[in-house]
Amino acid sequence: MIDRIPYDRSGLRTSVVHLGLGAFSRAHLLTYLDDLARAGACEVGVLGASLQSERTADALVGQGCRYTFVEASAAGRQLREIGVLADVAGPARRHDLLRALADPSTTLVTTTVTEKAYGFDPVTRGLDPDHAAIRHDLAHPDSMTGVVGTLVAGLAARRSAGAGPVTVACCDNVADNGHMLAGVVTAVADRVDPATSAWIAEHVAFPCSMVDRIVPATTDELRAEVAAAGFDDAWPVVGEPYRQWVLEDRLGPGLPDLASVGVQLTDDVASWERMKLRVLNGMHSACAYLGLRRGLPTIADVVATPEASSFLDELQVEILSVLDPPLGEDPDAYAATVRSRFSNPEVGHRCRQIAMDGSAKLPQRILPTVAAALDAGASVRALARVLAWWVGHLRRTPPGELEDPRAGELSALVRDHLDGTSLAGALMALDGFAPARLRDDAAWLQILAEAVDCEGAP
Ligand code: CS2
Repeated sequence: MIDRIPYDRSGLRTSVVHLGLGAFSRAHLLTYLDDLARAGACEVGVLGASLQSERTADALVGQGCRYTFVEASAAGRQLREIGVLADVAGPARRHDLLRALADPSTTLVTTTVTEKAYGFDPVTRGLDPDHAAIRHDLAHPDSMTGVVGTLVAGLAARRSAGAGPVTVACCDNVADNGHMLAGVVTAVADRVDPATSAWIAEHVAFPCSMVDRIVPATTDELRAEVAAAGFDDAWPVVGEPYRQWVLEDRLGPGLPDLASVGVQLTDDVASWERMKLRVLNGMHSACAYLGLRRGLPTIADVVATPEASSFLDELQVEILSVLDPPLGEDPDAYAATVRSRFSNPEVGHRCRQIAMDGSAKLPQRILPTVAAALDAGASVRALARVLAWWVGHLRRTPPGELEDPRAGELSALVRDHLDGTSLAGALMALDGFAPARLRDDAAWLQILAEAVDCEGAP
């Protein structure tokens, strides 16, 4: 049984433009907006954009942009049709995307394009001018195609159209994501179009946000499940029941009433982001690299093992010992919920998927805790083991098959540094990876070297 769209889609008006229409946004952001539409709101239509491939646009436009969200828990699977997606623009429809960004009825722009797409340096937090998309966009200001360049071009068009203020919310797993996005957008605008940069400073709100829902990639089994329920859906999505969206209460005008469907508006997103990135995402990456080492396919398989369970106990203590949680939140209870979410057998989140892009994820998830723990004189042994399992993954994966924006560099690094001491030093010295604090802390380098020698074998 599918819970069909109960509202009249022709009455929806588009006020949201979303960049990066992957599985996560379809199971997270769009379900909040769909709740609003089900409650009678009209201005919650979404133009989704895929910046890199036509695949999602082809699949969704071909089925009227309706799709199924499968909410999966041990108690069962509930299928719900989502109707707020009005249109999907792939790279070939860049002009439609820019037109939507410049449209006064667009009040909210959201992004989920993954950590690696923004072109910021996680150590300095400034623009990385060597990032491929940034380099391309700076060299071709009239045809910018990366996420940052597209935002700059869209905001320039908005300025020319006199379309007024807008909110641009980064929804990726990056600490202080609103400031990061404001920083890179402004840096690119400064170089290609200073007048737009000044306009952005006055008219664009870049709130920080923390988003959370465990959403694996769509598989053919999921398509078959949804087809069996009566909808030949090329692009369904599955996720856990849990979801959370904490949004900084620093928004432009005209937004849908997100608070009425459970979005938490607050002044203090930073502590939520920190807790989620360090506890959930940190433990997720840990389980993924441990799972790949033990040949286990999914996170639920990993957390069912006694080894993972006792490792996570240890890691949890290290993470929580230096965590400054949101006011009134119990970090132990939060971690317990996270771990029970990981054990959901119905989600099928593959270790391989989470293991991708380690060079962009670990600086958000693991290294800040290491730096804080070293400052506090607390233990970092379990944290070092996560990095060692990542090294094992880098060593096992044949060059050319590693899914990471710095794949070539990382494959060469593990090839050239065989012993733990040399590898630990080289890893911490990688540009734009670890905080400077970790580069020359002899005690830390020693702990990491030992972990790599014990646990980092291919
Ligand atoms: C995961 C996240 O793929 C990954 O690296 O850790 O996508 C995780 O599932 C989400 O952040 C949960 O909100």
